Amino acid sequence: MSHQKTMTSYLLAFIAGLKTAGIKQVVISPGSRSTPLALLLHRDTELTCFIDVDERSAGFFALGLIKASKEPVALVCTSGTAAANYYPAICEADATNLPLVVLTTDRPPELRNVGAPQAMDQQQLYASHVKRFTEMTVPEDSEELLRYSHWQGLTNSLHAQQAPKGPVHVNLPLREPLLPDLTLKAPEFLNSMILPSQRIVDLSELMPFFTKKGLIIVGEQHTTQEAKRYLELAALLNWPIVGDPLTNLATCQSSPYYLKQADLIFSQTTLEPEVILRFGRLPVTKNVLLYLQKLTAPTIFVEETLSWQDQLQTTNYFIEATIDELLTSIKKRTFQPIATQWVTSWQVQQTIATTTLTKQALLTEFNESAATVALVEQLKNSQLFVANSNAIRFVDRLTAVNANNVTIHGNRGVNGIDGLISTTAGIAANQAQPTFLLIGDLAFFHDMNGLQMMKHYQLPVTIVLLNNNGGGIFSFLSQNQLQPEDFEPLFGTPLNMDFQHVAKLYGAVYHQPKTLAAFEQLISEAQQQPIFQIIEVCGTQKEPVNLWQQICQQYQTALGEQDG
Ligand SMILES: Cc1ncc(C[n+]2csc(CCOP(=O)(O)OP(=O)(O)O)c2C)c(N)n1
Repeated sequence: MSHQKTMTSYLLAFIAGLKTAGIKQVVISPGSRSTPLALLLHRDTELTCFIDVDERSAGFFALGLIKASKEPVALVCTSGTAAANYYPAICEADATNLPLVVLTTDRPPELRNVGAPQAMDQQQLYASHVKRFTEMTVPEDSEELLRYSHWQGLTNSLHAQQAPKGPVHVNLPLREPLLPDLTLKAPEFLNSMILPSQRIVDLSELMPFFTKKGLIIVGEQHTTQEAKRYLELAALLNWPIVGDPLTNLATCQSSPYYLKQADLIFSQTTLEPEVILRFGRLPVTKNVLLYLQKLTAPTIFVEETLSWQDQLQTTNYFIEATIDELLTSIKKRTFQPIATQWVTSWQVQQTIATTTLTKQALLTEFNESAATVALVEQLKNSQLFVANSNAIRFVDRLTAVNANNVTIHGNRGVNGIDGLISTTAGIAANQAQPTFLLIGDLAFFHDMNGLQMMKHYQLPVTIVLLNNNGGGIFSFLSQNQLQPEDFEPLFGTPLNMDFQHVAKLYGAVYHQPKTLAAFEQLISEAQQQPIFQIIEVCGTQKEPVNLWQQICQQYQTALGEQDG
């Protein structure tokens, strides 16, 4: 696609996002860098544009529009001091909670700090006086980038309107030539996107979706009580439901609707929903992400506040509600859920996946994967913290449902391997339940200082240390194709550490079991009589990869036999 077309589509997607979020009026201050944005806004028959050559005045004029209309308003200007002239009006909007969407245009990165004309640092220009600053990418030709652009226009404008209301700043770097293609229209696939609804859910428009073949995807951490509400929703709709260990869907109760072995199932399934109902960020389960990326079915996203997190940027309908509010609203309505056949087809795959795992011989030997399965199986009235990165994935992929009053925790906000021992210590200090931590050796090493908290406060935490001498996760990723001389120092990163000494240093009891039975015995004792201890499970970085490949292969074969 030509530069002109790419830039135009990208900006049209952005404008479509602004409009969906309720922008109807724009104040434009003319300039060169802002040319394509200004022209496209000016030509848009659904928008009212005002032109004001003085940016300082334009800013205050926009405040007047907001005050009178009670609606958000966008400002557009060129690069340089033009943007600085908005400052007083932005300060006023900030202090008086007015939803102002400030769109400054800018030189692309290669023209910054090289003496190019009318270029200055526009990053975080309005500092703490805006609720959010977003630096856009330079326009690119791809569907992902169009979705991104649309998403930024939409979510920034919504953010300005969310309580407490206030100004937001979006900086758009644009390359020359700057004239847009005025014959183009907003990309087709964006037209049906997003219908932000009001807080009290009016489901009348969306109700027909709830009678179709649906799939529920839940992410983020939930208590077992909350998790039960999601399972209740699945039962009400007769839909399968997916969620990773942190959602606690697998530990709150058993449910025929829950697909515990989602990573296996979604690696192969050909079943396709007619609608997707999503809550929270995506689960850790890689194959769920890959599967969703390929689907075209409409997505309804439900979130308590307007700032929802859709990594796929495919939300079509948005419901601002808690799970309880949604359940109550649906229950009030009479509707015919989809026939059981839909969920049964998924249950067949879940059964095949479970059987594949139970038949896997390597899970009866002693290794990191088998220890993970045995640990989760034995938990009762306990809490488990699962570390990044393999630990949470092993629990997600390999373990079965355990509804014996178990709560699973993790730090998946930014997926760090830091502070995980300290977080577990905090959990143990506040909840008098046997506490377990499943962690790799690098993450363990990263936060050994946290062991002092366990020692000092005599916290009876059992740490199951999966020691594969370095970063095992990288053997699952594309880095595993590197030559050993690159892989080993950069990703394998062996520590060659004798953890027995670490246990001694922090006064923890230390075990290094040699058999699965011995490991199980230790876990069983820890359940009965919790103590501060480290149970080291010695493994290799390749073993979990081989095992997972075997399981995937066997699952595929078993599916084939079922079909045949
Ligand atoms: C603070 C921080 N540094 C680096 C990373 C990148 N990283 C992710 S997983 C990982 C390796 C973790 O190794 P280990 O804790 O031994 O677990 P394993 O992968 O073997 O399961 C690294 C370095 C990160 N997520 N967080």
